[in-house]
Amino acid sequence: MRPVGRDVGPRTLAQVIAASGPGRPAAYVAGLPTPERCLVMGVVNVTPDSFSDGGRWFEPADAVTQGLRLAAQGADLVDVGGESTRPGAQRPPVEEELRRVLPVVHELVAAGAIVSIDTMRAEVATRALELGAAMVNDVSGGRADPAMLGVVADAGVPVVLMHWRGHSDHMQQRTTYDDVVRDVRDELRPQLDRALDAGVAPDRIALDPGLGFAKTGDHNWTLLKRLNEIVDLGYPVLVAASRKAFLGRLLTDPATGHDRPPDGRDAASAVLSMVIALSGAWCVRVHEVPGSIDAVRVAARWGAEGAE
Ligand code: PMM
Repeated sequence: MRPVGRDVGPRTLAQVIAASGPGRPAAYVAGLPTPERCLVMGVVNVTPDSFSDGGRWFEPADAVTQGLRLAAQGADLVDVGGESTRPGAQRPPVEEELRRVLPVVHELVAAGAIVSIDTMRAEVATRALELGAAMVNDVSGGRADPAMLGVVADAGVPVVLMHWRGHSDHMQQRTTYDDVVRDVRDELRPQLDRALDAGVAPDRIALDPGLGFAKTGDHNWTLLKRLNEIVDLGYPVLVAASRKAFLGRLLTDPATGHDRPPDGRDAASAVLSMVIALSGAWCVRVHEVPGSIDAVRVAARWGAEGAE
């Protein structure tokens, strides 16, 4: 397996600014790889009920195989999660979440992958970090568990703070916005302040507009079109559009009227990875890695000198 990200060393802020441009991240996260392109995070959902992969990686051995495949395909980070956050989902008990993710984190770290733990629970984050996870991806942005931001600060690891209005069983009742981009920005700021107050270093924070979380399809499209306004907050931005329902709706089968199923949404997801990278995002979170790696490489070339 390719040693993920080991070929690129950390860069100074001046180098980052000098190298930034369309298709290149507007900001980087300290302690993680800094290639001159948008990063690609591969997803491993160790769940029986995630919408995107329908429980394919629920057995730990299958999840490990999938994580290794994504890393070998060039994923800069592998995101391991044990709680489905699809609209309406019920939360598993913490013991069950631990049982799902810990063996997978352990094996992937041992194989040299850079692992992110996708959890809203401080205890799960703590145990995954002890096993060598390099980052915490908290879709609640530190709001679901009051202990989370302290855990991240103490460990000195990077964290993704996603825009969040409540757990999945009721979030789709909270989709009212005046201006979705402005409101998401305004609601991310206090989440950010709480992280900084808890002692998380500013260069270890990434923000995420949270596509599909208390958002309609139209909200997702607006956030994507105006992603530069989220990037303008000055923090690295991660976007997870891959396989989400708004793509299934867009790609409705004209003959049957049925939404395209999740495993038929990868080409559209990769196209969006290019658009997201061109908006200056730091990272795309995707289920199918090779298409998005190509997309972000095209985006980086698009923004490079000599491409005018
Ligand atoms: N979406 C899902 C899970 N984890 N993490 C971040 N940071 N942002 C997201 O939008 C996000 C996430 C849900 O979808 P999945 O089935 O693709 O995991």
